[in-house]
Amino acid sequence: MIDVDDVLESAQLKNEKVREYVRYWAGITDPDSIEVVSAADDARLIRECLDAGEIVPAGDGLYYSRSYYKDTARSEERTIVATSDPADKGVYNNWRPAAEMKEKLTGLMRGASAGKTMYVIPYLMSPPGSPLERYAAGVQLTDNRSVVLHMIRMARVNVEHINNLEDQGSFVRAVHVTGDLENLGQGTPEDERYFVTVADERTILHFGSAYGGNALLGKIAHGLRQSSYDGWRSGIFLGEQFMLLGIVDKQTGKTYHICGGFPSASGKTNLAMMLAPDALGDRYHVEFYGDDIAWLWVGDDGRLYGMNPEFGVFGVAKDTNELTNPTAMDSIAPGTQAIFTNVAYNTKTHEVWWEGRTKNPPADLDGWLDWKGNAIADRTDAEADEPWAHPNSRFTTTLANVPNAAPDDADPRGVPIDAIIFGGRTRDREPLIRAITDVAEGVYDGLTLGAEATAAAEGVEGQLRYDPMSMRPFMSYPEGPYAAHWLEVINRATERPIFAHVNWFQRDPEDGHFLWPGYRENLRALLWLMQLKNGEVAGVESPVGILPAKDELNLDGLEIDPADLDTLLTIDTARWQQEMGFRERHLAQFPGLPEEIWAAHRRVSAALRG
Ligand code: OXD
Ligand code: MN
Repeated sequence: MIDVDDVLESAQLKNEKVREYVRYWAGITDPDSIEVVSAADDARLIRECLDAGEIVPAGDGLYYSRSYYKDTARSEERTIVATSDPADKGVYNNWRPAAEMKEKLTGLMRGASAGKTMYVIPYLMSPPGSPLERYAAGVQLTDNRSVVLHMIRMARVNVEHINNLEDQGSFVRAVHVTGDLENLGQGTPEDERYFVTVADERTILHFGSAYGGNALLGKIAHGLRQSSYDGWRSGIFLGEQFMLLGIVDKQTGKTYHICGGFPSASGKTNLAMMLAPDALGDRYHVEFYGDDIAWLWVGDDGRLYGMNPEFGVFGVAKDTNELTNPTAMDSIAPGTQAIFTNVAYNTKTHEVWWEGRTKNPPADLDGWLDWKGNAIADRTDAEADEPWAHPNSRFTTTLANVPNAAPDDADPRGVPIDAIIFGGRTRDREPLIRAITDVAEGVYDGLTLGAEATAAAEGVEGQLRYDPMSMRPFMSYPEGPYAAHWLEVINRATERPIFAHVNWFQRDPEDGHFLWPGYRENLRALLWLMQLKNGEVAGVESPVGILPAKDELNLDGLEIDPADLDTLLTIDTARWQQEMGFRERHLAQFPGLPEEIWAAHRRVSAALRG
């Protein structure tokens, strides 16, 4: 029998409510030992993981881990938001009654950590001293050591974050039990995995995975689902799957901050980490704040503020290279203590590789294993074209490793937000950028955000998979109140951000080439937006927002086909009219959508009819 109090006492864990919580769950999951961890334990835990073969070296100060082959991504069907109020059921939150889920998860977790260590991870999802700190404290319990290493990179981990809480009980209770991964029936009718956020009890219960998105509970479960619920219930803030960047104009000395949502595979991480194009680099410097989550609130001065609650980046490896994202490549260089997951690994040279890392895979196959651990050299002809890395393979590194990290990224006051942008992967219709000055129209634009359907089964030609505010997988309360809360928070600001919709992915309908070069060049669209906000340019009105006039976009040093530029800066009215029909059906799913949102929809529809 473990003496839990003894362990917690010697780890200086003083918060009695946390102790009660650890005692309670240790009684259920029944681990062999308990250990309280802090970031200072990282080097020791790395050594232990290396000794146990849970990670392997991937170069100097770099590590590689492989997850079970059926456990490589978030599972949306198994993810549930539970509360005690059926009125919390929305379209996307997979709502279930709290009592039912707690009983179910308690049953699954009972005795499930036998023979293992339970790690107690006290963490903070904000810089210390943030006005939102009271929503940021949490304690994750996990029976997986590699999860601890990831949590140390992704969140601020230290017992001091929970010892001195004003309200001792105000921490998120985040319980993670890995389960017997080889016998969980993943993807079958007998699937035993459950990833539940009991939002009105600020309790997260995840069973049946060791993969990041399901197992690092500070990130998505707390940082997004719980925080967006807390933001709504408190009336104070928004928790969104947004990147956050800064643009420093060295000539004027002004800094602008832009945040925004992009459905997955729409280039959010690349945008957040971008550098200025060479031709504009003398004047502008882009600073990185965060690539995945922003919490937004209105400060005492009436401005909207934002901060990244995370401490690291859990980035998709695929297609990350020196051209698409050089700062990400620097952030995983030797010595950064980064961890790679499910990429290809060379057992002899300890190198890692993923699709898009270089144009072609390494020519010498000696020592290379694919993400499942199978030798590439032994592949049959039929297997030859299979990817070496899992498409959702990842790198995990701290913000401090990103070379253009903003110097004030841990400022507890956050940064004032000048613009909120939305963007998806859209092959036609969406221009390079359209600015929206009306708040309701901006929120309406976020609610109708989507990306082209990818899976053939889901795909209806020309129709988006809608992903409101890029929060579809993380929505924790109904969409009607969500929209109302957005309007309330943004309208509370006396100095409001401008909204915009961007699209880097428009293609030529004939030969399919991308009309816009993307990556660093995307800064040009954002600079125009800031000029518009400052009244330095006027743009051209369109039914769906203000577009840059051709001579307003700074194209110094960029060669672009004039015909492509024309298409990028015009509206295809017929396609837009078709889109309005899809939007109407999308929005009609959401009961209680504020009248302002419908009014915005009608205004845009009427403008398109001319
Ligand atoms: C995600 C992530 O799944 O950020 O969106 O990991
Ligand atoms: Mn994400």
